[in-house]
Amino acid sequence: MQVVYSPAHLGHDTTLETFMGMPVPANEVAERAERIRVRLDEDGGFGLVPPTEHGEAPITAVHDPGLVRFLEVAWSELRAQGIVRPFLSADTYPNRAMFEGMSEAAVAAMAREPVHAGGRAGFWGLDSAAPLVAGTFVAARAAVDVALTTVDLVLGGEAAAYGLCRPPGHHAARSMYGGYCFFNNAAIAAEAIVTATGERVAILDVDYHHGNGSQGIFWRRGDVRYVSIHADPDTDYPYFLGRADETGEGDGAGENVNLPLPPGTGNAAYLAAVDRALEAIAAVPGSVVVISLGFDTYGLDPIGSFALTTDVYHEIGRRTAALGRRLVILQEGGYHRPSLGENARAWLRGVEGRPFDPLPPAGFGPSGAVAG
Ligand code: Q9C
Ligand code: ZN
Repeated sequence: MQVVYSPAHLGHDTTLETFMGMPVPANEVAERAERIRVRLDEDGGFGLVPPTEHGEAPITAVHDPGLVRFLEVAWSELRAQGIVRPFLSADTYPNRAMFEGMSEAAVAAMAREPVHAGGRAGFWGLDSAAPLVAGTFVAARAAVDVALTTVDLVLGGEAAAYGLCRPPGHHAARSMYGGYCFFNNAAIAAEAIVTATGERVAILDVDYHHGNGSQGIFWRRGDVRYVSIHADPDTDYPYFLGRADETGEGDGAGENVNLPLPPGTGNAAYLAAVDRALEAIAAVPGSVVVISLGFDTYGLDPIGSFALTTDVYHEIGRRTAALGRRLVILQEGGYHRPSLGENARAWLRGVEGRPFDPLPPAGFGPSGAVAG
C-alpha cells in the first residue's frame, strides 16, 4: 500500500498543551507520525510517496476563508503584539450564553473578530488543547495535501491508500479549529471525492473522539454520510456533540450515525459497533469510503479509556476492506507513542488481507533511534 507522508509536520510541535488551565505534556507531537513512518518502513510492504500541492480551493470548499487567514497570520500577529509564549492558546472563548437574549442580527453585528491574539484564538478556536506554533499553518496545509494526494491515488485506481496526516483534522469545523486539529483533512477529502466522482461518499470515523467537525460540515448534506464510533460525550471530549440522537437535518436527515460507547469498552463490544457502522455504510451507494483512523482507542492510550489491542486493529481493517469499497485512510489521533507504528501496521495489513505477523517491540531493532 502507498503511504503519503510529508516532513512539513515536523514544524508543528510543542512540549506542552493546556488541560483545564494547567500546562501538561503535549499529546499530539511530531514523534507520533515519525513512529508510524518508521514502523511501516520496517514492514517492507509499504511505499512512501510525497504529497502534491493542491492549493487553497479544496480547503475553502469546506472551511471559512476567515479561518484559513487567521491560521496563516496567527503566529506572526502574536509576535507582533509582543506576547511572548511558547505557543498560542486562547484567552477567552465566546460562550453562547454571552449573547443570551440578543437577536441573531444583533449577535452577528457584535460578535466579530477582535484584534488581540488571545481573543482571536478564542473567536476561531474550540478549546485550549490545540497549541499553535510558528510551523502550524504550513504543517496543516501539508496535511491537507497528504489527504488529497491519498484521494488522487485511490481515484487513480488503488484499492486503498494511507495518508499519514499530521496534524489531525476531524475536530475542525467549517469556521473553527480545535482538539489538535486545524483543517479537516477527512472532510476536505470527502468533498473532493464527491466533486470528482459525483458519487455519494461515506466517512467512517474510528478515532476515540467524536469528529464534531466532520459531523457539522456534512450535517445538512445528503451526499456524504458520516458514521462514527467514539467515547460517550458525557465523559469525553468534545463533550457537546456526539450523541446517538444527532442524525442530521434537511437533506442530511438520517445521514449522520453516531455510535457512542462507554468507558472501558473492549474488543468485543467495539467490533460489534464496527459491524453496525459498516452496515450503515453498505446501506448507501458509493464506491469510496474515507476512514478517519485513530489509535486513541488503544488500551494504553494516555487520553482514552477504551481497551483495544493491536490484533483487533488488524481485524477492523479486514472487516472494513470486506465492504468491497475503495478506501482513503487518513490518520487522526492516537497518543501512546510506542504502539502507534505497530497498530497502524496491523490495521493496514488487515486492509490488504496480509496476516498480522507482529514485529518485535520498537527500539530493539534498526530503528533504535526512536526507542521507548
Ligand atoms: N487531558 C484527536 O484525537 N482534550 N483529538 C485532551 C487531555 C483534547 C483529541 C485532554 C483531545 C483532542 C484528534
Ligand atoms: Zn481522538
